Amino acid sequence: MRVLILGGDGYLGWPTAMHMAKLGHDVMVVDNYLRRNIARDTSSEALMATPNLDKRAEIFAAEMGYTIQVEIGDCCDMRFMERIFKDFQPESLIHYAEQPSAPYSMMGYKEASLTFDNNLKATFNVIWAVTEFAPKCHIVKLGTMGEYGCPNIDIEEGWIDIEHKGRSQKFLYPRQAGSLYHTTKVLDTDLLWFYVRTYGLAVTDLMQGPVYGFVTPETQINDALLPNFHYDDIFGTLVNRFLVQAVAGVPLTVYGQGGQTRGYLNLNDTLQCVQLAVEKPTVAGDLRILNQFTETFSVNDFADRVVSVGNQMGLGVEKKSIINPRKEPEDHYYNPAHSGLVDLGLKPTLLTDDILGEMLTKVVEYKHLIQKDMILPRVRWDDK
Ligand code: USQ
Repeated sequence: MRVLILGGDGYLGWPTAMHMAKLGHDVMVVDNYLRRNIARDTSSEALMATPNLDKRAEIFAAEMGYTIQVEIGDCCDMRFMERIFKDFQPESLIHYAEQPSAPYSMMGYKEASLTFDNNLKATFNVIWAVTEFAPKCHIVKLGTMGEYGCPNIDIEEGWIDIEHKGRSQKFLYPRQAGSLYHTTKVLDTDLLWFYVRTYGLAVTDLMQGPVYGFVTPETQINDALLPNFHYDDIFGTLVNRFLVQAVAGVPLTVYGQGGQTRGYLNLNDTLQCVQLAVEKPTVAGDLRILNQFTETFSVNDFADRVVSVGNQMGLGVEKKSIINPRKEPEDHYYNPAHSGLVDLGLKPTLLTDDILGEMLTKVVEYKHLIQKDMILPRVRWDDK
């Protein structure tokens, strides 16, 4: 299949490109290096240096013999999208091309505006590029579990049946996101749903939880093929941050009470999920929504695991509650459904102590590169 990966330089985009190429798909990656530029501007650089896309594709081809086509350009530029779509004629596209950081989107007007403009326009252009230049292309869109927020009822997989005054209908599950970034994903879903029911597009919207890890079968070949692994407060996510903090001897930064519960998954499971979505597409006129995570845990539960495994390794890990820079529930009900991807064939990789230990061991190799001043939160939700 010809698979177009938008946002191919990202933490998920690059491992996905290698995975799909190795499966025998014809892969093109597109990126404008927005995340690299923001990371540089906000002093949030990744732990391991990652060569640019052309260089990584060259190393991957030399090591494994698979070609990944690279195009550098902006998905918000429709003329660029037209050229890519006409040249490549994608049968499936994976849309990761968004500003992915919740804290960045809450820094101030400039950052909120960039997030809003970029994320909405990229999705809008994806919809129109498919409609005009590749109408049979299946869109696989990366959404987020954060679209749902933390409601006090069970979270369904995208849709809910509502009964009201004796009548009933299926609607999108109510969404109430906790950051402007997450809100752009809510708006993306609304845009997609409008064009699915109007133009009959085929769309899979993946509601993904925070992803962790950096080792996949392809990254093990050469460290230059590792994804960008962030541990700062802007691009780093909980699990990756705690791994680095444990190795750096910084107390684990539990925000507030630490009861915040999310659905997490291993990077290798993201690859499985995206592969399943691409290889088992939905039909024209359907918006298929799948909740993409394998297990839920709270910040505190996870911190305790890292303390235990880290201390067995002699790292001397402790956790510390600090003032929560975000506006979010710290002790809440959380019970999301997530059977859709398992039904499609997902074999979950749960976070065992062995996996935790392996990740900590790999981070230890890079301990000398950790900059401790990038760890504490710099962005507050109530600070405009
Ligand atoms: N947290 C801490 N300490 C930290 C970092 C985070 O207690 O040092 C807490 C946060 O307050 C939050 C939870 O851990 O309650 C998760 O935070 P996160 O930074 O791991 O995840 P988040 O900002 O929600 O965003 C990440 C990705 C985003 C993706 C999302 C999935 O950056 O692109 O969409 O995970 S989800 O969280 O399910 O919405």
